[in-house]
Amino acid sequence: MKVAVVGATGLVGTVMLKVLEERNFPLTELIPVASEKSVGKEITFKGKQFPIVSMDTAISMKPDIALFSAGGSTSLEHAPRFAEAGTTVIDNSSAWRMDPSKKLIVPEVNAYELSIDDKIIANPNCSTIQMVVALKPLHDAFKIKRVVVSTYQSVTGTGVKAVTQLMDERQGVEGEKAYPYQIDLNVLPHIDVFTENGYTKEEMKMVKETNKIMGDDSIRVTATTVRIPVMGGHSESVNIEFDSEFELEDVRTILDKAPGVVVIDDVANLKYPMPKDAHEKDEVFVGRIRRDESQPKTLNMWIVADNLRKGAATNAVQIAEFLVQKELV
Ligand code: 11C
Repeated sequence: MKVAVVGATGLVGTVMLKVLEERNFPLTELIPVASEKSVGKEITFKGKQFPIVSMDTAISMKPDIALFSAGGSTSLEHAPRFAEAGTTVIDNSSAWRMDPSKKLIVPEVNAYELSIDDKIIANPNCSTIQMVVALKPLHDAFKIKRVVVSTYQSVTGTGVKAVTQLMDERQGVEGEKAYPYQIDLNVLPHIDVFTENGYTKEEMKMVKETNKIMGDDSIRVTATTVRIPVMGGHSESVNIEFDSEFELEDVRTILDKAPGVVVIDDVANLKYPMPKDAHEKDEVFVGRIRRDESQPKTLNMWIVADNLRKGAATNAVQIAEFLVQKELV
């Protein structure tokens, strides 16, 4: 497989390279692509040096797969050009996610939707991915009616500038700001821009993307997304109302067996998922599993994952792995 990584020097692009390397992706040629100012520089992959090339050069090299993490406008402009050259694009931006002609894929949930004709495949938003990995097996068992989610999101979701802001503030250094307010020792109930209905774009992504990935518009979702001064991953408090009655033991067993899920739920020994432990891991961690005692057929749980891994790079690489395994590329 000839694989291009578009946005290879960015936060997610760097993790994509790491994940491709770690998972020993069957790659015969790596084509790192970045902005003009990086062209000609080299990146190291599996101990070898690869020159960073421009978008046009990469397209002319006709990669089998292009993993894109270079922002929505770059993707809108260039993903179709790769697709026309016969490349299958897996795009981490929000550009194509809600396009009805494009699939929005979390392999554990809906990889079966993919066909050889899908030339631009959308990778969902990080906070949505980790939630649906845990929701899908429960939906299959008890049918979800409604989800109320509040997130606690890492600054890495915003990018390098936000990580620098947090570190600068921590050291008392004046620097560039990614957020309208201080993030260290603070919490911002605001991720991405506000939309007309008073929710943020991030909140609306969680609603719409969940319905699309789960293939079920009857699931009602409401979200409050919050930025916290944390690095290792996103956390989510999720309240789920089911159609059917459930036993807590069955919920635990189902989640234990669910692909991509690790249950850490032993409060007697103070064991629960935390972003510092999820950091650099590919799984989705679930804990604090308990009945909502205020309402029948309703569950509370806590979901944590590394937003740059399962929330972005790992999910994209897993889509690529599925395409290779099923000979869809
Ligand atoms: C954040 N979820 O944590 C965002 C980052 O649509 O892929 C990813 C944005 C996206 O700020």
